[in-house]
Amino acid sequence: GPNDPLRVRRPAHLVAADAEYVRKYEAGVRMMRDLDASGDPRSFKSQAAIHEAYCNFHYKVTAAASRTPEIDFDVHFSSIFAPWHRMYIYFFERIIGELIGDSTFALPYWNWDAPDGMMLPPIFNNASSPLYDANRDQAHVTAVMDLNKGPGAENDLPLCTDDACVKENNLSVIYRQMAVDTALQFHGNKFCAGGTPGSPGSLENAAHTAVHIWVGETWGCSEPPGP
Ligand SMILES: [Cu+2]
Repeated sequence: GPNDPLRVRRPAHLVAADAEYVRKYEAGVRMMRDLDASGDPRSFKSQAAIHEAYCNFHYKVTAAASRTPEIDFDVHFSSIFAPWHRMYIYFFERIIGELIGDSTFALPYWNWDAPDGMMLPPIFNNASSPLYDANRDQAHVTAVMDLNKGPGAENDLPLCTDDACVKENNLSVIYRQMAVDTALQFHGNKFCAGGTPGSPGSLENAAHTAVHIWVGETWGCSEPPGP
């Protein structure tokens, strides 16, 4: 409710030092995984299915009045990206808070824009934790990440042979995605029924998509888009 304390999200590589917090986070995710996968909308599977529903071109939209051709409805590749994912994470966080009985619970965030956060946060690489996923690229789970792997990869950054250089390049990628000239360039184009599909903004297209690729997904969903 409006009188509850503010939930404060902290960098995931720093919460590792807070054993009580990690215990609560793991307990909440374990409870989500243990809920009835198809019968309880709060279950980890159900929540994953919500993202899938709006990610792999399951829905089409058309402007009925003008009978324009159908286009895929997707919460990526347009300015819908930021508000939709913000909503999605908000409810994911609320579900955990409810399950563990702590209305102040806040998810951690991956602080990949700071040099110390430029690898998979170690709390996600503990095989006995519910935060673990064996499908992640095992060559990357303890390595400094390369944020210049997204569709908008920059081709003028130095080729690196050491981690310090990779981190410098990552800071350049982050700077360029943040320091764009217009809101459209940052958030992406508007998505309109009857129009052409939107195009992604720098927020989505640079470091964010690079992280998906780094962790082991070519796309942000379980499947690449169909033909
Ligand atoms: Cu997504």
